[in-house]
Amino acid sequence: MKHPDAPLWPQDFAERYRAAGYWRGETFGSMLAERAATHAERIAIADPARGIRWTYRELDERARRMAAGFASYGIGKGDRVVVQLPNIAEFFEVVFALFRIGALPVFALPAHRHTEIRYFCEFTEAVAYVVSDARLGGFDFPALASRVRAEVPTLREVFVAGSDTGPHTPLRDVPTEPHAYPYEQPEPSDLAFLQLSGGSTGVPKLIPRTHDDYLYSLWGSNDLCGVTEDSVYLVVLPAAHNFPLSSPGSLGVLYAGGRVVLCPAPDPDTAFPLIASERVTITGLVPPLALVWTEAAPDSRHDLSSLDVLLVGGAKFSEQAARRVGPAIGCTLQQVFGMAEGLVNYTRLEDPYETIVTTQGRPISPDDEIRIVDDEDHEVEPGETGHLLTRGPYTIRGYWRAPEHNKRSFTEDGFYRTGDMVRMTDSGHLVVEGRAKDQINRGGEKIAAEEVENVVLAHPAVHDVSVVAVPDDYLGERTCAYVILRADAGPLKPLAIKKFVRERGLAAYKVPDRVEFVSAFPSTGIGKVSKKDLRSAAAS
Ligand code: OOB
Repeated sequence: MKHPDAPLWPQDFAERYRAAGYWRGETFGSMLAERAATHAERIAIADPARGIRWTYRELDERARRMAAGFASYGIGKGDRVVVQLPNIAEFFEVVFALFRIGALPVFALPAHRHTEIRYFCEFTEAVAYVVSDARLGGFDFPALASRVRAEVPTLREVFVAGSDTGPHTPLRDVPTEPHAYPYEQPEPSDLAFLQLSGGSTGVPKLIPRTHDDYLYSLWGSNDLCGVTEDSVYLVVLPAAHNFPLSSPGSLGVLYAGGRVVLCPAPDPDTAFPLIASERVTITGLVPPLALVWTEAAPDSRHDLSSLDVLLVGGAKFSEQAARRVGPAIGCTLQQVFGMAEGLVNYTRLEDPYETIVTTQGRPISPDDEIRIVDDEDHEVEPGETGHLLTRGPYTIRGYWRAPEHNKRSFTEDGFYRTGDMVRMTDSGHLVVEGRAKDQINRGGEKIAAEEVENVVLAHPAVHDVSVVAVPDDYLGERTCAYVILRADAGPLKPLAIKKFVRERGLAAYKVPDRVEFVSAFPSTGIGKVSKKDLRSAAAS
């Protein structure tokens, strides 16, 4: 399929995926309309912290009114809208409204700051930016929005959820009569949104997902995670991230007609009472949070017995930690190894216990093609570790507006180079053994070393820098920046580098945890910086 901004699936593949029934010809708009018809009075979205409960009928109606409202601002099909909202009900009202009018949400995370947001707005030529006020978001997003709006000419509108909207348009003033402003609705094969890549390069890449392909990943996940209309999903991780959004996540549960409950913070003190009061049946966590919950659960006075399934993924979950989940929380563990680019692997609920605690699962789809190759792209022997390449009905064929990068990240025949090192067990399950991409996985939060390096390099006293991962018991990995100062630079404290990165407006999780000053970097045989040697130096 041809698309001016992104390579989509070739015709023959698209036809195959449709014929196989993966792509059902639905859009998010038609899906929600159908659920509103069948499940009208059931609760779709609960935001208990703010006393909000919307039925399917209400959510659909709100999305229609918001859609017409956005249309009244001249926002329409194909326009990009950066959405940066915390876990609040309005997130769903906004994204379903954008889905309806075919405008593409760009899913920023609440942790992103000026550097990232300005880049998303500039690169996507966004026409609007949706944020929350400080009371909801814990940061002065309206002030950030003022700054970005002054810098990015395409950005015409800022909409703010909450009451302290500053000079911007209150989100609650946007909705209007559903038929007041006609708009063109998207086709199932159209792009639905742009998701962010964890990335390994200087700037984050944008991931174009279509209605057809993403909806398949939702119902495909539902089948494997036991999600039905009786499921109650707690959104603990940031709602816009691919894991809590689609694996099976809030959108999967809405697809099934279940209930989505929003959790404003991930700690047990906030989440456990919600599990008890809403009778939550399923949720998803990154490994460090799963550890915290596992420790807190046995002594908790809250009734967690409704919880059937706990998904853990985003980073490697150690076998020892995995073994503790069941006994401590009393639920079934389901490991998930996924990526915003597409491919998602799950251990099956009925898998043998040993498989659940020692593997990261197997693909959703019979048509997810997996290749495990060596450095020369030759397939490794069965059971050997190699680079994971994949292609399939919900894995992108290229990043958005990145033709040069796409040549490196995809093979000629369309396989995505995940950058993960894996091996396959006899049962077809994948075990993640490591990573070849220059990225740090800080408890599920991905950091492209190059992005941080570029910022540190801007410091006037810095001659060179190399950012690597250091093993960490709690987060799995933390970051360490090795810095070579300029010959003429005076003495500098590590804190000065951290402060500099923070003040440059990078998300806090990207600020190096550790800074080491060195006089030279170890080098590889051909004279490149040996990150491998730096990593082992940092670890010891
Ligand atoms: C999820 O998505 P992203 O896009 O933030 O990150 C993808 C990368 C993978 O390529 C891999 O390097 C790592 O995160 N990863 C894991 C993992 N799950 C993800 N590494 C080891 N073990 C795991 N279980 O992180 C994501 C998307 C959908 C569902 C779950 C996670």
